[in-house]
Amino acid sequence: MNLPDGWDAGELARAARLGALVRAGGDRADARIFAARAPGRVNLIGEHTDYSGLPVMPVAIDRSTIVVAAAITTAEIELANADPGWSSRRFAIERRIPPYETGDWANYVKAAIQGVIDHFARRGRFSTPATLIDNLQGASMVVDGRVPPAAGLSSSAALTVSTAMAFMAVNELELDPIETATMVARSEWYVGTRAGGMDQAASILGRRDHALFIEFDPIRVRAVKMPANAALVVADSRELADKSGMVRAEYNRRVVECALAARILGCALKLDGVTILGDVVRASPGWNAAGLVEKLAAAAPARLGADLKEAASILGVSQVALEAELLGQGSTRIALDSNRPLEILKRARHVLSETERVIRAADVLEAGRLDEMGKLMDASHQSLADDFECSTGRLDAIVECARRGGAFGARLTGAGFGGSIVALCDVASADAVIESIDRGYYAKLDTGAPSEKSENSRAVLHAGAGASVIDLRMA
Ligand code: NG1
Repeated sequence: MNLPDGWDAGELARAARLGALVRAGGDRADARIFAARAPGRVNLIGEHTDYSGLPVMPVAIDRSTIVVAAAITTAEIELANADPGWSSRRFAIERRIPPYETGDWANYVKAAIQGVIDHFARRGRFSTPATLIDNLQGASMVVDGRVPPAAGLSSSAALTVSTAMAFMAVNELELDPIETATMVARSEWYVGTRAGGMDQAASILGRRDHALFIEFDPIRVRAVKMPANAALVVADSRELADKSGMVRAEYNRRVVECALAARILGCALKLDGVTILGDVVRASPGWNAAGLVEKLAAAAPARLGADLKEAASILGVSQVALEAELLGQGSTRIALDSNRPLEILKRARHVLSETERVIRAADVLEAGRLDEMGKLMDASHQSLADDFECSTGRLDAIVECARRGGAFGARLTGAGFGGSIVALCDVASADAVIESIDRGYYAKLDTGAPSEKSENSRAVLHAGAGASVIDLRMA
């Protein structure tokens, strides 16, 4: 049988081991068993632009999560993890699945299942949401995640994507890759992060040896061939970017700041219906970042109170209505620290200038101009550090080591506030870049010679295939 790209002998062996665990869980010898494999991603450029509906350029990586699933007779998800550190869970399939406590790993699984239910309740072949729920098969699922968590490599998207695809396979629900990416794009809202759709799109649309220029609303992708002499070194700062606490609050705050900047710009430019910066860009042919930032600076102060009072008066709307629209409702409502002002101008300057860089990066990379691509990545890091304020001393230090080791350019990747950096270098200089990071960063962290720990913290990663699902009996 021809297997989708990404299923090499190692991945198949992992799936087979998980399949044995699923079979051992009950009378399932004859059941069809599906294995869904979804990779993590590293973002080359286009950081904190996705939730403004503006482009990104990630690659799917050759580290994945595999979920193996078989139908069971009860309307439940029986969930186990190959790593005993993550305990088993069981929950009912219902129209609104209540989340576990904040921080529970299984909330990502619930998020994915909820996403499938929401999607097919709206658009599926079932006459009502209740019929859908009645017709959904429960599943026994075993998860094996090999994307390092909290390292900015999207272990969470690898889990939500693989779960959604395994659950759909068990239930014979089909979607094409773009529809799947659109469906899971919002899955992290369930756990309280107002993320954009980059991670899930990269995981699903990934292509071996290619970077992905992804646009949103609607999702579109252009695969950009990685030049043969390009290598990507990814190094973990080992500062945990744990999305369930402070980092989530900082992330969501940025989402609000960008949305506010968009609305103020929309008002200043007399555009209707603007909610994100992407709306402004799309309605302004021939736009440039400097011009839009100037307009914003003329329309409002650089920072505004977190109570949204001044913002509401600039926009000519009620404070209550603005709060409801920007912060949301219910358990996932964003709580803003009211003692800090919202940074409007700086955030918009980053997002708009980053958009210019991403657009250039796609052409520059395609033309194989790695030196220029490196400069764009350096400029991206500077902008993330100065204007978006999501770098850390440790990320800056590791980026500096990569550059000193001969990288064309380096930057933090993912949300920041910890996590990993990505460095673009020539294949021939990847070892020197790694050595420079080992000596200049990990040796200091680990107080000694390069240790096993540092060896596990950095690697040359390759652009790999996107997510897919196979029937294990046929593999
Ligand atoms: P990480 O934290 O690296 O998975 C987050 C968001 C992305 C995007 C980047 C910043 C989640 C799940 N993902 O990525 O959508 O906004 O930050 O570019 O929060």
